Amino acid sequence: MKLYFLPGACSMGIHALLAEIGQPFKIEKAARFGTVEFESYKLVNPKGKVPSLLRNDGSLITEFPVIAFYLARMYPEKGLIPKDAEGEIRVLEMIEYLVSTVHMQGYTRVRRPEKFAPSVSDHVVVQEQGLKIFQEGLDLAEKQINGKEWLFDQMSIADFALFYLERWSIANGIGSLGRNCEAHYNRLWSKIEIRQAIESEITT
Ligand SMILES: N[C@@H](CCC(=O)N[C@@H](CS)C(=O)NCC(=O)O)C(=O)O
Repeated sequence: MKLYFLPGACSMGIHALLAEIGQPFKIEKAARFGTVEFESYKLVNPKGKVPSLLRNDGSLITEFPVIAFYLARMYPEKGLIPKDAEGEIRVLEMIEYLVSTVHMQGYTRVRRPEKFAPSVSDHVVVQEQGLKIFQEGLDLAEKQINGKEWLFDQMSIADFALFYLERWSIANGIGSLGRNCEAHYNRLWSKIEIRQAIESEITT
């Protein structure tokens, strides 16, 4: 398996998940939009986005929730998604919300307001809207953890989506984490395999 990533991007959630699973995998730095290398990366993933996961059979899968679900299914012994249908639905519901709403609608508005409004004069309003969506997501996660270690009764793929959002909040000073989310982030960050994987993104 090979993960295409960009340092500090949402792909770090899948990178951390692969590190937690502990099976062999490779990583390759993708290219950002606007660089010369970007056209080559689009031959790998025509959407030009990360994360992308090249599977052992040579096929590529994209979209964070789908890659996370695939990995949970591939390694059922890690228990990263509940076996019962209701439990599985709730984990997928959370991961979808974190990626599609909190990241794509919230965080992206704060960091890339020009994607939502061409006029610079609208950017502050767009960023305010984004911050509200982002913070609402962090607050919802805070309530859901509610003294537990994880979002659900045991660690699941949803925790790895929350992990990258928490890291963005800390690293970029966007929004604020409550005590539960802070402890949740530290719980994952204190795992040596995860920390090493994320830190290696800078030097790869
Ligand atoms: N819907 C995609 C979103 C992925 C996405 O937006 N990735 C960003 C990084 S966080 C990206 O590839 N940005 C590079 C670019 O836009 O050039 C998913 O769930 O994987």
